[in-house]
Amino acid sequence: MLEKITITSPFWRERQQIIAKEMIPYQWEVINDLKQVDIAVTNTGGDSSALDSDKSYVVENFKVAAKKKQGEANPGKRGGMVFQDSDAYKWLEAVAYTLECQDAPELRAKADQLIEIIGAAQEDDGYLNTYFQVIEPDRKYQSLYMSHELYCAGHLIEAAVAYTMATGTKKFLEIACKLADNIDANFGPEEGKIHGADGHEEIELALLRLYELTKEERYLKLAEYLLLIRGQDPDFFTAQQRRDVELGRKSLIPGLEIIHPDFKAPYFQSDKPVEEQMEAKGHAVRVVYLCSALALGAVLTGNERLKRAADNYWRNIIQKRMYITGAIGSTPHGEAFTGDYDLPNDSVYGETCASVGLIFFAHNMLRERHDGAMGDVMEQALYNTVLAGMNLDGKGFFYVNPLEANPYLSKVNPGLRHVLTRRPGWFACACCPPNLARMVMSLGHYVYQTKQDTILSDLFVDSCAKFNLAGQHITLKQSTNYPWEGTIAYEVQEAGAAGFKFAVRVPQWCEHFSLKLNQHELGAGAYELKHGYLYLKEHLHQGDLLELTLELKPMLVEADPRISADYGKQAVLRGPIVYCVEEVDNGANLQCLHLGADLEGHYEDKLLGGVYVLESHGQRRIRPELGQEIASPLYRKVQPAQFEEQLIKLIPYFAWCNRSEGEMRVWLNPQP
Ligand code: FUB
Ligand code: ZN
Repeated sequence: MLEKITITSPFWRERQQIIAKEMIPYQWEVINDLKQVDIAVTNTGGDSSALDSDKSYVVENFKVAAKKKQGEANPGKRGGMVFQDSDAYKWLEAVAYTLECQDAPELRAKADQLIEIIGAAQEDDGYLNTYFQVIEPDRKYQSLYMSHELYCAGHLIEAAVAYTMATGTKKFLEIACKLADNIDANFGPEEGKIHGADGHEEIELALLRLYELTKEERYLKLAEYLLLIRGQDPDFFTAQQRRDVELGRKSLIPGLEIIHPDFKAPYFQSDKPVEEQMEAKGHAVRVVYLCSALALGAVLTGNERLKRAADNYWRNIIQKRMYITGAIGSTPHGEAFTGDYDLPNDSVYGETCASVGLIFFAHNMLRERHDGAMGDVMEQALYNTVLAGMNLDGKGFFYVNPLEANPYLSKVNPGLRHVLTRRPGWFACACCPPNLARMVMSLGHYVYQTKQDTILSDLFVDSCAKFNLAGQHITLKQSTNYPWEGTIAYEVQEAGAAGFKFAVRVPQWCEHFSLKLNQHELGAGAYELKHGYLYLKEHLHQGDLLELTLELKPMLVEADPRISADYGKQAVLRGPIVYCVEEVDNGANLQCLHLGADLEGHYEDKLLGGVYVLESHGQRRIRPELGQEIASPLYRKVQPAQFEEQLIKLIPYFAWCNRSEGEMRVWLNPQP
């Protein structure tokens, strides 16, 4: 197993430093309301103007719950979304991964302080959720369709697992186990327990991680139960909704009715038992959190039903419902999947959290299947949508990640109002910013995996990793300037006499590669290509230097013709990086641009923190009325098109919207 990894990649190190030094401290100020930020309220699907736009309440809510627990008559106001607690937990998880990478005593002190506050709020029976403790104590575990109680619990548990692994301290883990025990006491097949799960999956994955750390079988069983009970009674959530309406209870999401067309069984992935679900339906983050747990559950239990369910979901999402940027979720209505090949570029949802969840899913599938295609998806979501979720300075965030944006249309068209063309500093529903932080800070966990006596290299990240492979200590230095360059060198700095087996993922975009061992070219006889990995036939030993060169060149890509939004268009990729055009480089009316025959690239170290840009000698369709206030017929008989030459500049999609606000596009017209 991997024991420690130190990331030295300039690309990733810089981002991790921005997150550790800027983003996490910034988020601390926001969740403690120490900083005045303008909180965007447009993204929750409901009317979150009912929420404060200048206060997050995240940490205050725990203090209020603790005071209430101690019997204070006026403990103060509990504010924000019903799942506001989860922002604190994800922040803590991001800190945990930061502490794995570096000493950060100030962050550690803040985290310990927050853990104390959280512990003080926890009830004696382990229950913990500030909304229900403070506002509706009589409604605990009764409105699971939207209560997010187990969702928040899951985030707490994941954070506690990461924090324990990073620091070795036990306090947070005790809180987590007490909470998990409370859930175990309330949910399960036994009579008197709740025979259902949470409307928002998350607890399942968390319990599996808790089991991996503690080896407590009850957590594994509970996770399996919660996964498999889903959809056994398709009316489980809707019955709770009806009951809440009958009892005159309020909606848990401001501005959205309890019984709402977006919130039926498929929204909660509960219209059928999971292994019968053949399509990704409903809320996209829920789907991928469910899938991540199905895949990890399959790894840990070998349960065929979990495997089948994970497989069905994987096939449907990857083959029919995913954007080229690794974004998922085609509509803001219910933040959801729609149908096969329905992938509009402008009205897309593509929530940052959904792509984070897709990475979890792909990673767990990779652990289960060892199929490189799953690593490709992991990269696709990571290098494109997830990174696009943050400003380069770490203090602005996207929730929705469009592949085509126009600030004017976002303003005038209510159907595009969710598509922002500036990253806000925070959101009333702030799930994405701390999710992105924990994802990027945990990158080291995604670089390698081990399978019996084999080390598999999944991501190309300049780093130094230490493994314990059945008692053998191995130190592997990976040197690369990926994603900008395609050469990856693995130097075995330490290994036992027996050496070890090694495999490396060869991405599907790579048409040609070459391989050298200790400066000697290796022919096809020296390795086997299997399921997207290249397996060396000989063991690697101390002192060996293996060099893999992936041919990295710009590539034009077309979509399946059933994706009507992309029909006749081309996207530009270089390795895992998806490119886009922006108005600031190419002028307005990007729809009039046509790519040229060439695509040349170079690295610009002063641009956008250092990016590899591409240029194409393309053309722009011209009509005199474009860009001018000339009255002209809206429609006319087709006439020969006229073009002028234009050097089109493309930048990595993840870096868009870091200069002046303007149009952006991924899918472009081909050469006329
Ligand atoms: O419901 C909790 C989180 O808020 C979801 O995961 C996001 O999609 C947002 O709705
Ligand atoms: Zn989110």
